[in-house]
Amino acid sequence: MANKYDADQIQILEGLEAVRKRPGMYIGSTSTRGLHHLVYEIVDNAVDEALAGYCKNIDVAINPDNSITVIDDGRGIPVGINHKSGLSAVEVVFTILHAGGKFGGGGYKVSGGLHGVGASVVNALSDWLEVEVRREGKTYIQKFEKGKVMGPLEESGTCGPDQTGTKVTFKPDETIFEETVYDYNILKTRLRETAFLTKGLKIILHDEREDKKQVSTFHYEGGIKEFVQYLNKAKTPSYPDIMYFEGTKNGVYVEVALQHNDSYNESVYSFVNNITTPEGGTHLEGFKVALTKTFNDYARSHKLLKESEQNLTGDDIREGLTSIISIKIEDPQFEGQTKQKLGNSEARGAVNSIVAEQLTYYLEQNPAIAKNICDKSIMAQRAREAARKARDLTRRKTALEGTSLPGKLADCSDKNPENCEIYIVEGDSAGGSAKTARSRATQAILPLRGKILNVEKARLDRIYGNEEIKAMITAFGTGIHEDFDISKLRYNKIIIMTDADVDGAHIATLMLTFIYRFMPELIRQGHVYLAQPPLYKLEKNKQTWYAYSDDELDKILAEVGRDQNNKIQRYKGLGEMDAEQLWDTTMDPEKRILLRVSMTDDDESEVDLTFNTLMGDQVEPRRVFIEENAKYVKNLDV
Ligand code: 0R9
Repeated sequence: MANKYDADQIQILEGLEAVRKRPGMYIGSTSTRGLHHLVYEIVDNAVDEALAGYCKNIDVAINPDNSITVIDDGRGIPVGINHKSGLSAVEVVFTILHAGGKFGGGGYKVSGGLHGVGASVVNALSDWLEVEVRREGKTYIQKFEKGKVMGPLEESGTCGPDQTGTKVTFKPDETIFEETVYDYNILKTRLRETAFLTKGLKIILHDEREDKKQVSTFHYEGGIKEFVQYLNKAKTPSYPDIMYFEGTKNGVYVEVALQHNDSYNESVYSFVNNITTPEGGTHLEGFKVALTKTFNDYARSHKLLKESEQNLTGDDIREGLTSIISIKIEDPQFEGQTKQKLGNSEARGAVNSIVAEQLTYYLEQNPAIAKNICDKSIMAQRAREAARKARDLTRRKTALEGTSLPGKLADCSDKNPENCEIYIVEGDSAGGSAKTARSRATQAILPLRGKILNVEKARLDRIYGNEEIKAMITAFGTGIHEDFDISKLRYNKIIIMTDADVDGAHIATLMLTFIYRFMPELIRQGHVYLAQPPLYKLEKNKQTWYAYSDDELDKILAEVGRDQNNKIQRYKGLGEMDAEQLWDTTMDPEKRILLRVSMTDDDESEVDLTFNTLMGDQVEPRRVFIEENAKYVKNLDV
């Protein structure tokens, strides 16, 4: 027996050692994303207990030392000895890879998804971890260091018979993670989403760090219905009701919530066992097919669509639609390159039949809403037809005349996109300086005049008619929407260069809105950047310094001395710099500062909401957003 125990111990240590050697393989990365992932792993175990019907509250705290505590009020991890391993169930959960799924019994689980690797991986990657269990009137505790057991699970006291639950505290290992400071807002976004997806569950997040103390509570009895309401808060809903369909079929539990708004964007997000599926899959296919067929059947049978008229397409019906599709399934199969696409075929049928049946009933009961959506879709169909004609015209022109690049574009001579970058520059005058300053071989310049169209408030047909947007589309080479093809991208870096003032920030936001709505893959794959022109020039004794922030100016002044020989210039715009200065400060790849625009799958619905808050037509949510975020703005000249 002792020998078997020793052999098992060696195996466990080897397992956790493998995690420490190649952490990326288990949690994706050791960057800030991986760091936050540790929290999701532990929280997901508590959410499983909520899905099993035993846990109502989860409390997450960022402690002053950047360790994390997660507490749930579920049954508590079982403390008895697991016969197969000879270890307590608690020790199994924290030391054996993928133990939760195997030992936790059947049922739907949110843990064990894409990177759902379990508590043992968090333990392996933590400097220390402590688990406390309350069960059957007793409290138990066990401690670990870098995955290693510091002692057996021990009884540590008593508690009331109803005070059951699990508390896990861990401190990520600084020798493994590049970044070990937790970001409250990243956890907040994820925990809010988890609460929306698990109706009735209350999640509280605390920041206990000095100067950062704050608390957020997420508790939604309406679940994904409230998620849709939240996503639509900066939009004007087309009707007051949010549709909600729910049911179980073929062992798949399906929930769908939807509401149209007066924007032209589709904001449809799908989840499997609370894990986002940005590439969709069978559940999303089932939803789309059911939606398209049900609306066409309704429009035909109620004579809203004439016999001579074409069927509405899925895109027509989903214009301005916000929807959440959330399913729970016992054995999810994830496919595709990034394993973010659901493959289970039973999910297609389950979602299709639940949505088709309940939506048909809903439309019959709510004829005014049904007509509203059909009319909106018919308008979308007409606009799409106009846009198609405009696009075909451009395509025919290109076929006849060859790919004619925009006249204003000063292209680079190197034809290998890997080496090339394009500066999108605000205004003709800065564009002129940039053209003189650039390195002709690898840097292309596209000056844009004034403010580009706000695509958040425009339909495709108008967008195709806008000169500035057309210039960007042709210059980038990728096409947009369903025509988008990243392999045709003509520049590795797309750099937005605007003045460091309110107008410049607005123009940069308009450009980002366009790229995000029409070519989001450029952002996902890290091709989009913001140039950072300097804010100050300091001249003294024929020497020149540039400062990119007030702090930097202070530092330079501290070094060179504060006296009347200092000549300080506050740049108001790019136009104030001559070509040489522009090159030295903002365009020289050796010296410039670029900010890469990033977005991850973890925050896609939040990015969507931010764009329509900033660029949509509702004023109040924008005012609130600005009030809440003004504290983060630095160096903006107003
Ligand atoms: C604070 C984070 N919470 C957890 O990690 C957590 C795991 C867990 C759990 C069970 C209950 N609460 C939990 N919280 C549990 C209990 C029982 C059966 N299955 C699960 C039971 O009482 O019968 N567990 C997750 C895995 C396991 N427990 C185990 F069974 F594998 F040990």
